[in-house]
Amino acid sequence: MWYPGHMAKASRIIEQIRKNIDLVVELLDARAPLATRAYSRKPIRAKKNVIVLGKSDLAPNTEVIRWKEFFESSNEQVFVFDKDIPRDAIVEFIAKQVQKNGFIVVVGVPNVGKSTFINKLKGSRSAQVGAIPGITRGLQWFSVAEKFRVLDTPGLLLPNLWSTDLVAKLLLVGSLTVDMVPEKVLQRAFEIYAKIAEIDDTDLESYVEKFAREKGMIIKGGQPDKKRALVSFFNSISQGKFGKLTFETPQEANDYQSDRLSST
Ligand SMILES: Nc1nc2c(ncn2[C@@H]2O[C@H](COP(=O)(O)OP(=O)(O)OP(=O)(O)O)[C@@H](O)[C@H]2O)c(=O)[nH]1
Ligand SMILES: [Mg+2]
Repeated sequence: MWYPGHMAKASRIIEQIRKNIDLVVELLDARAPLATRAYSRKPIRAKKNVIVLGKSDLAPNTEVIRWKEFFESSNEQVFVFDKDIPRDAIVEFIAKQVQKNGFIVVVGVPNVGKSTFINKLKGSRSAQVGAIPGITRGLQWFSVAEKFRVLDTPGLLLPNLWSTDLVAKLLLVGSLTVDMVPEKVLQRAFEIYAKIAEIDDTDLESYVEKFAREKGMIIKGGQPDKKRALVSFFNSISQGKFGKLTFETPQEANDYQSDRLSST
């Protein structure tokens, strides 16, 4: 498994302070909210949970709105976030969900934008409140606009990788990287991308070769540097360099009703 050290630390922290947490902010990738939510919900069950659809600037707006409505239809509170959103809007949303000086933690899969989100909340004027009596020592909390307190350390959650499609989507949003997934996932991720981007080519190998040549990624002897091109290709997708994309739709929700996700 990946990041086992971080993961263990994050879950230990959450376990220790769970009783004190008033709100868990689940940060999902707006391009694949179900795939980036495919973790066990048990460790993060708190008094209240809210969903933040992050990296929304990388998805088409109409799709983001559909996702927001999808979650709201099952009575979840949803905030649409991107790193350039005004801080006040997000502070106000969170403040509405918790009592004054309530404790909040931010959780999510690798690379979904947890640190970016926490830094946004902290802003430049937030005061560090440090260790709080009654709560595990050594944890840093920040008071945000004197309204609520956010833990400086995000909770890292690992998705339950139960299907090729799920792993492929996590690759497409950059939560997993090329070197972490098997060949068949690379091919499947390419198919998902090719369909959305309306590319006729469905063979990853030949496409990446072309991509390498176009980008001048050539190794000795004039051969295309396929390894480098592959990494660059999937990074470009996940970082939005090929435009705004979404990798799943609410219609796919049924795919996630698996026993393996025995979490809610
Ligand atoms: N376009 C865009 N990029 C974002 C957004 N939020 C975060 N990023 C980028 O995504 C990458 C990961 O962001 P982080 O905030 O480090 O994510 P994280 O969840 O803390 O990552 P880990 O701690 O490694 O699990 C960085 O390159 C950010 O600049 C966003 O709203 N829009
Ligand atoms: Mg981080």
